[in-house]
Amino acid sequence: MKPKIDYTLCLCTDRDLMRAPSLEKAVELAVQGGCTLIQLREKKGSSLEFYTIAKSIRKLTRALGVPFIVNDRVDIALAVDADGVHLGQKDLPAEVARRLMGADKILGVSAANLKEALEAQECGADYLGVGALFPTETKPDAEKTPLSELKDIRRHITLPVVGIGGIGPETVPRLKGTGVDGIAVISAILAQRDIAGAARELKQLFCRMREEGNEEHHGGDF
Ligand code: TZP
Ligand code: MG
Repeated sequence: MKPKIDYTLCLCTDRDLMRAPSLEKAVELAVQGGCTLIQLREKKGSSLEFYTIAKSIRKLTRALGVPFIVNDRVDIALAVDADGVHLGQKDLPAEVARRLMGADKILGVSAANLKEALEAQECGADYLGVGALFPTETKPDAEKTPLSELKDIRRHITLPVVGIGGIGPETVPRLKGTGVDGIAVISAILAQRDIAGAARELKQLFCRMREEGNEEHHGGDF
């Protein structure tokens, strides 16, 4: 059966940015701080390296009790029995990934606009990553998604929507009223000296903002 996922705070990894002695330590600290989902993102190195790291993070996330998603690579997600895969617009098409992964795995798709979001939903995605919402040095070439587009996506899409790109303590308040279910973060957690503390602070801020946004949303009901 497909695991139930809490999308509140997704850590996307980047070994170049992390301030920890190992990726395993960084993930452990991030989960201690409240990250609800780990996505392994390896943009350099060989398939063997990716696989070896994925195997290790699979074991760790199982022990920590958080779901584990592999970015970009369906083969590696399957090889290590990850809970799912996250694909961009230039990766394998979502419907192909769904066929390969089966119905019980989580399929996340990046969408920068409403058209991509609707297509991904149609093709069997379980959640959407939407962004880049704010400027970010982590992925300077990322397509930008204005907050107005994010709100439009939220209105038309029934799947969970996770915001990404430049999200940190300064930008979280700007997500108020957008209806996002969660945030996916690299530098505002991994590049911090206190990884657990940064995750904890961000989660608190986001959860407070999400509650306030929802109260505003449902304000007319009371
Ligand atoms: N996709 C869109 S923006 C981005 C990715 C992977 C980078 C997010 O990194 P950061 O450091 O949280 O801005
Ligand atoms: Mg990708």
